[in-house]
Amino acid sequence: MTNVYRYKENPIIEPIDVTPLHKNFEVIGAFNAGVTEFNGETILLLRVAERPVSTDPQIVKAPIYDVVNKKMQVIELDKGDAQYNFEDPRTIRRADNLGTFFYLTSLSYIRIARSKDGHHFKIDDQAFLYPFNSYQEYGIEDARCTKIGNTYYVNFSSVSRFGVCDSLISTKDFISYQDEGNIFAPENKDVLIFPEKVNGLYYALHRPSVSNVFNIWLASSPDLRSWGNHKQLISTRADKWDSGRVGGGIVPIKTEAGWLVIYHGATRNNRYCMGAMLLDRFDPSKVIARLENPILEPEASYEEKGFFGGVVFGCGGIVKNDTLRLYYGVADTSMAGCEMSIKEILAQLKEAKLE
Ligand code: MAN
Repeated sequence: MTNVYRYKENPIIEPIDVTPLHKNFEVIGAFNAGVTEFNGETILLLRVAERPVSTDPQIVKAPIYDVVNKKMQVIELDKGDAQYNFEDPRTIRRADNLGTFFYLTSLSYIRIARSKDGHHFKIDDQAFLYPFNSYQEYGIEDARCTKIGNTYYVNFSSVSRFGVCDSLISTKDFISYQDEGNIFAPENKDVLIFPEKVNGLYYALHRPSVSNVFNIWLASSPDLRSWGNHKQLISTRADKWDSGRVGGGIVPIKTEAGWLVIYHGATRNNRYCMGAMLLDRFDPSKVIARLENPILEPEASYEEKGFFGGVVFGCGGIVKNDTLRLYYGVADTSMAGCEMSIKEILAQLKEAKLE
């Protein structure tokens, strides 16, 4: 068992704290933030999800950003339309459930929240990352931030009619940024870039999804932009908390014992938890250990209930000596924070067998 100290202020950021950027839209989510420290402050790269206000329960609206004309478009669909499946509140799918999705019901972008004490946050008025190419016409989601030297690399899901790919920008000041392109082609998300080279190469975990298989892979790169040498790293485990899908969570943490990777796993019913595994320090393609049970699971009411309940989803944390301050999205709605002991997680990994 892992002892988890949830912040008493939880949820630390809620949709109500965020003013929508679009007229006639409402903020329904401020969640799944990438995390780093900058200028002595904790920075959360918040995924803000906005949706067009709907007054007619029979109509479902799908926002699409026209990047060329810099205009938001809203498509209206009738719930009675037999072509579509509206069961998942996050997406609009084909009625036959083939493929991924047609549209999303909200559009996400990245907004920064800043804090001096790690508990109380002030949210920027404007977006930091707003769709800037057509791969992002449905939004930008789930950022992760890796600091290498004095540059911050932020990768995220770019969502469009072409599917979900993973894109990279770099910044030194969290004001302006350089577009580093799409680093993983669709369908791929949950990319975690390691904070330093291992044997002369950069490494990243990524999560392709093909034919309903959602496993974590490893790739390496000489320059952070071109990735190859792809290897399958861990799979879902039948009948366990991570039986439906697994994907990277927070940027790997270097320890004496190896790379500590906190990843997310979900059941086929979409109950999302966080778990841990350990990779060889000198060869990250070697999985040394993986915990049988999650280190964090949805238990608190703000984790159980929300836009999409039963979800804890960590995209970033801050390590201070033995303490991991984990910031995580709850119920696809808000942000929460908690603390755990790294030693405690490593001690469990030492006992864990590899299955
Ligand atoms: C899934 C969910 C959504 C997300 C889409 C596209 O359906 O994670 O929240 O918007 O994928 O990434």
